[in-house]
Amino acid sequence: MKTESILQALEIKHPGELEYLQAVKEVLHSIEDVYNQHPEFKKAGIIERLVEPDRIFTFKVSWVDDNGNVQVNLGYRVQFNNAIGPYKGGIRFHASVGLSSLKFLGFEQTFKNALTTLPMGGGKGGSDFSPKGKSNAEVMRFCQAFILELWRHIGPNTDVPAGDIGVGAREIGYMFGMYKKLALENTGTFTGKGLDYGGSLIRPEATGFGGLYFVEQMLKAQGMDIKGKTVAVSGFGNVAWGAVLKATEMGAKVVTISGPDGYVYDPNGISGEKIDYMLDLRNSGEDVVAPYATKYGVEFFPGKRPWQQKVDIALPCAIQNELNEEDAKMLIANNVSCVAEISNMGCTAEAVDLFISKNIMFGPGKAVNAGGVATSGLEMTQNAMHLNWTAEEVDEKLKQIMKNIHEQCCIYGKQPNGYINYVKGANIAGFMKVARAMMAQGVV
Ligand code: 2IT
Repeated sequence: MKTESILQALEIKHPGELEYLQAVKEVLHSIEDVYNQHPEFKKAGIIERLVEPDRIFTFKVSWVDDNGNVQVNLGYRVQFNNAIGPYKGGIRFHASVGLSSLKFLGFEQTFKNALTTLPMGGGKGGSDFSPKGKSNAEVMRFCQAFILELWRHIGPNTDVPAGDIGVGAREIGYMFGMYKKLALENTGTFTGKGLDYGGSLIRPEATGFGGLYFVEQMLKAQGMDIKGKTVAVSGFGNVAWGAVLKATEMGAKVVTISGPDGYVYDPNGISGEKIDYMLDLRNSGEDVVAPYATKYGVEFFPGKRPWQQKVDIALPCAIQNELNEEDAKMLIANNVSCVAEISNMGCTAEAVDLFISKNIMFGPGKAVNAGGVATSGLEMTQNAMHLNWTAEEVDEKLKQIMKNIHEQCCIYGKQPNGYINYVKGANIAGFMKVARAMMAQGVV
């Protein structure tokens, strides 16, 4: 019961940081038994130290827009935990970014990175800057102003940022360019770089691909196959794109993608050039999916989420808490077999509890979407070696890593009735690795 009191203390200390408290609560609930079996963890204050980030940088980002007006945004980097390696995690540019979301993301990243088997600690950063409707020059000026502050806190062996929502290859390029100018070194420091200057093949696809490799393992564990299954995907950005590509390649039929404006339902499946068109949609910078419906003559559901469609597999690929209890009820009523979060904490706690209580296959983001950061780890390795691997080499390593994460989840998550509780499995496996590393390094 010790974890309950830790949670209560956190609620008092950080009132209103709802996403952060939600993420912590889920992990503490999962690890309760294991924690109580290890009195040495309690003595070393492992949980108390693990739930607070090592440090947080908050800074002002001033820049000038195309009309000559001064704009001011807030920038952040949360260095959460570096017990097993340098801080590692993405940068998010989205209007919703604040301390609660970045602390939840940094906390999740710490366990996710532990699961990848690679030596990476957890971190996350970002800004409330919204790229929507901004010109290329504005995005560049913003990225440069952001790095003018952040550069002194990051480095190849201290903290290695990458992309996330609103941050793709273009933004990484602009940030990396400014970073190099200030730091006078060229050792990587960012992942998700372009192929011409140290990026890794497969990194753009990796989160989606890894997600589908994980789903394949989940289905296999139940003697099922993804071939012929219908899939609902939310989002239409980099993660959704990789997921649609791999699901289609595996013989599944993806029938939805979505944006802040609503979702499209394509009963014939999103395949071939329609998948390429997702990239055009994203590059338009408008943050809408409705044009897909117009272009391909399919139905568009304004303001709605794709979870109301009858599908075998649901893959949230957009943002946290994008699938709630109501959505979960609809999916269950429609006989969904498997739900896997490719977004971070895509489902609300109530939705997750419902799936698990009904013994529905449910994969949590920190396991399912770990392929993205794992491939970032592979990019770091290639940078350190001053070598590039082929797409096949990277993809093979990614597959192996996802298989390994699945195995870890099964070891810690298999219930007496045979149901695999992936939430519990992923949380315990990630926690044990970080906790052991913290124990070995003393109270710091
Ligand atoms: O949420 C995530 O794992 C990411 N945005 C990727 C982080 C990374 O360092 O590649």
